[in-house]
Amino acid sequence: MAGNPDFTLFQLEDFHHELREAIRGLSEKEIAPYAKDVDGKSRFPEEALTALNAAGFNAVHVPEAYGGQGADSVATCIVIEEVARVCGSSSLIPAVNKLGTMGLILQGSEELKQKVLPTIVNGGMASYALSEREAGSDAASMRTRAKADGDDWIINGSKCWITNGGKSDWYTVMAVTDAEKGANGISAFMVHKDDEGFVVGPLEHKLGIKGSPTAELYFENCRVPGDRIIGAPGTGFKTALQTLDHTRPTIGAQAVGIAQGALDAAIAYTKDRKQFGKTIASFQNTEFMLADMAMKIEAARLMVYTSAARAERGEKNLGFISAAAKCFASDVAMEVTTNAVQLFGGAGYTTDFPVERMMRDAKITQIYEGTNQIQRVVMSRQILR
Ligand code: COS
Repeated sequence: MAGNPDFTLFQLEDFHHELREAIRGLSEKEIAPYAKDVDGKSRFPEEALTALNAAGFNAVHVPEAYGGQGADSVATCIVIEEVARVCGSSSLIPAVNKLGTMGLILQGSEELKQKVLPTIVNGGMASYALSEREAGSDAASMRTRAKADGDDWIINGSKCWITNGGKSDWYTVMAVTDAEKGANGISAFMVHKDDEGFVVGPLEHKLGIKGSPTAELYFENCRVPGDRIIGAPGTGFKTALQTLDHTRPTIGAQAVGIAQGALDAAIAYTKDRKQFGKTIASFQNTEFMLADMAMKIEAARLMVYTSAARAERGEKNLGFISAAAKCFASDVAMEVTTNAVQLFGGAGYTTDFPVERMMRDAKITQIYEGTNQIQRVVMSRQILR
């Protein structure tokens, strides 16, 4: 078994490293300075949107055929990770643009892709509308209905916890088209913010990711043209789950980025802060905590890139690895950010430093795109099958 001189396993391509450098530079210069204000005022990070749009980092996943950059899934994760390292809220711009268009990319008609995707590349935004007040983890129990009316569809119902709701132009909306068929009676539609009967409801007041609006959506006899359905009627729930297989790695990437941001802040602070006559970084307790934090982030990052690479290769049965990557990385982010606050002591509990924001932002990564309990359902179903 001769060694392969071109051995590249576990090694990113040069362009991935160049991409990281570019997005890190942009994030530090044009996003980080506003992160505290965005969080403190619960305001949308307009500066981040402008900077990401100008540099073409807002929706890198869109294929070149639709005017996008066609970045691979690992590259998309790197963009999200680097933005999240400085601002969790802002990282939801590229992340949710992928979530809101992935069903369309995977299963939509060519005409619908041509209609929607270039608008996202050009700075429009997209969201994903699956959850309802009474249908969260049990997504298939949704009540929103879509009925055919001539060539159109009429949607009635409501969706909630919709990330970037109200900011997005397009929404991938799952609705029941045949109540007799359970999960196989659900269809997916692209709804535009200007569609008749589409209403954005109130925003949630949240623990973290305060810069990203989370809205309720109402569909009041919302009329959408017939060609806005994604795939065939009844395939919408599968499209929704298939989408999550491709996007859970992006939440893992967001979690890795938040954790890395907290670790970087903790390293800088503990090397500077002196107690008992020496820097707190020189106490073995701190060294071991920092080593554990870095070790777990590295493991999470590898898992996230592996899951993204497997999605990129179009492997089947992505359920286990994408759920595992999201679950593991988000648990790591929660632990690392909590320990970062601990290392800062009293200062870490104040808004003078970013680690308390990162700890609050990390929490949602254990909840959205499926709670980590649901990730374990997905994983165990695959390993026990
Ligand atoms: N890709 C494509 N199809 C899939 C799939 C996947 N990853 N996983 C399951 N399916 C198919 C199943 O094979 C089944 O089809 P058939 O009836 O033709 O066999 C159908 O989809 C329904 O699947 P299942 O019976 O497993 O659905 P459940 O209602 O039991 O729900 C879970 C499955 C719990 C995994 C799902 O509801 C879920 O992921 N919930 C969390 C939702 C979530 O992440 N919400 C956050 C929203 S984004 S913030």
